[in-house]
Amino acid sequence: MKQIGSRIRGYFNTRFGFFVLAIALFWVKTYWAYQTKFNLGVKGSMQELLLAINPLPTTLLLFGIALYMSGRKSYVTMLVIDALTSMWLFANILYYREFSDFLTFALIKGSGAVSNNLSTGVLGIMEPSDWFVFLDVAILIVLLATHAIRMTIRPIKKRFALGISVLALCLFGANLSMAYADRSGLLTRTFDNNYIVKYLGLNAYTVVDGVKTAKTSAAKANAKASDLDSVFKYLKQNPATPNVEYTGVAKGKNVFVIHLESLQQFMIDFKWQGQEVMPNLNKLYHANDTLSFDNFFNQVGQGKTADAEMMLENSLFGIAEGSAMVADGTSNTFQAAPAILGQNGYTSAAFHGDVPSFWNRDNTYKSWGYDYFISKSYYPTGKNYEVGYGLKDKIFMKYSMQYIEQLPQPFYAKLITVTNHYPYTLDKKNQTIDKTTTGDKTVDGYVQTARYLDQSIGEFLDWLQKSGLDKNSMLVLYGDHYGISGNHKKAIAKLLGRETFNDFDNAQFQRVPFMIHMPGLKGGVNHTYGGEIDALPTLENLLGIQASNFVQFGTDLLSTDRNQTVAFRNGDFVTPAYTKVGSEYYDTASGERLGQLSAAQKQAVDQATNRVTTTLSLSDRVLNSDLLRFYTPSGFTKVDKSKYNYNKKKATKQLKAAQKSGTSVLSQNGGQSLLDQYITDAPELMPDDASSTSDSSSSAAN
Ligand code: GP9
Ligand code: MN
Repeated sequence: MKQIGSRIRGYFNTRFGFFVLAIALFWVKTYWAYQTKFNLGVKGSMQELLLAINPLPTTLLLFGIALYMSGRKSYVTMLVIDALTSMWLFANILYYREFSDFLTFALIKGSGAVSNNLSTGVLGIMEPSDWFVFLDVAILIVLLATHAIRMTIRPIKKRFALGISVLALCLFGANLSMAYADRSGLLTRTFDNNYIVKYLGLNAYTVVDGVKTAKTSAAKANAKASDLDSVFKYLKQNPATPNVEYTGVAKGKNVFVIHLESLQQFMIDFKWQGQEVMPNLNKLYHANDTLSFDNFFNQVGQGKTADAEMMLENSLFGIAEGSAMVADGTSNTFQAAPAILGQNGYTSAAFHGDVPSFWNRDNTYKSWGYDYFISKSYYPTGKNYEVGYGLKDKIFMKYSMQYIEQLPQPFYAKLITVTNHYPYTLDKKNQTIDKTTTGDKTVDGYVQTARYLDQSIGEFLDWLQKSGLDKNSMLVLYGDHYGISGNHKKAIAKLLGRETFNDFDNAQFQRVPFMIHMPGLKGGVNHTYGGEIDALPTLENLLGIQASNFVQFGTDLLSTDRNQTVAFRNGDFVTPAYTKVGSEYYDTASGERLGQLSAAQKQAVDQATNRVTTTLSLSDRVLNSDLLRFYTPSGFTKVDKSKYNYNKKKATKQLKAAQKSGTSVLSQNGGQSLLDQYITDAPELMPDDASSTSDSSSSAAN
């Protein structure tokens, strides 16, 4: 026994032995922190495995630096690296506790939001066990100080040190490819910091974030105010007169923006087995006081939902790669809808039944001036309450109203639904229509989740009536992007009862619903060609807000002199006359491919191409160079991000205090909640359901 003990000690007395011990301790500690200090949403054995192994490659690489040094220096370097990475872990634990997200360089460098929000409560949020992250460093120091382990001064061969670094890189490569097998687009689409930590580890996340920040800040550092000149010139040369008939008709009304996840226009009036799939939305679509648009296109790129949000609330395109909310949301200056309306007397709130870090909403919404961001922790939890990307829509809509009724009026509220999201899975109890029978698994569940989404909207509309909110609110509903991608052409053709479905058809298939509903609004189905970039200018005109001095790339959809070229993020376009897909042109009305273009046709498509590339590149310049920091429109006050805090406790307190204004639905109802009048048939909320149902839902999000 003694012999074994001294053998082990002998091993640790070598430098490599000490290196192995330091790594093992750091590895165990990191894994402990992952499990107890963060909420990374690990699902399935692959993700479990990746979480367990991901600390190893970067720790080997970092600690391995010390092996290139000799003697005491090597030990000290190892300890310093260990201490620094532990401090970084410690800082993230504290930040995470408050914000459910990881620290970014943009945050540390920029906004002051971290220090402002954290310094007020660091001591309050610290837990004694947080200090365990320094335990391994302490153990190593004690072992060395008491000579339980002796330092070996003998140098290690450089070749050996190099071998360790190469091994670390190979392991990282393996880790990365396993991560991509589980979640493609992890680093390019950059959904969520939690994902990067879950798949690649905290240190790799830090490097990824650092590279991203370095890339974006270089463009920003070189930018100057005069870079905006070409933007203003373009906007001036391409005006559209807002429709005066509609100017200010919704002034002072509450605004509900309902984000209909993955909902496409073809679902409007769509029937399956003789039934309307979406009776509630169809009714709304055809109502006399609804302005509906049947040539409204999604214009998103890789950022999908995030791009839609960027366009809807800023009239700026998403960037060419990744998501602007992630790349620029924390650091850039914006003049977004919540801030614009906030400065016109509105209270603003965004609602989303998932973690706040997804698409960097937690930071971006501060830059956009959202007073409240109601996310996952604000909602009740229960068996089968979630599917895929978060809380099921019926439960989400109902419990959002608990906060809606507390908002001082007028308010601007954006509700982001999630259930109708790829891969369109829904448990039996919530299915009220059969799957379609194209034979394509990813397509056939779409009608079921779309039906579910529609019902959740129906329940919400009923409650609006009961609460009286329907009378003084304007409802804006939009589908954010396609639900069925062009990779499913055969299934789509079957669904639409057609023989074929080609690239031209797919471009036309990018139409999404856009409806504006308000009692007394002069409605009807409008055929203008437009897209998500045009939503904000349209709403501004209805709300009586002068938009001409804002930097916005869309135009009022109701304007009679607007250019109807709809730009897609990849440079393709649709106009009422022509459609461009890649290098091919089509006649939009007939779908006929145009081989040899006539001179007039060539001129028209060249003009449209030019317009599309100019508008995209100017919008990119605004975001990539953070140009809005150089320009504050007259009458607009720059948003102070540090003023916002989405901590649930603080928000609850703030809402309570806001009741004094007496303008919320709750206070107008004598402080009596109207939530019990919200009728939903969500089976999860039925008293007898608690113990039953096994949810067949699979997780798409994680
Ligand atoms: C995530 C949800 C989905 O929070 O909004 O994003 P998507 O995958 O549609 O871009
Ligand atoms: Mn989406």
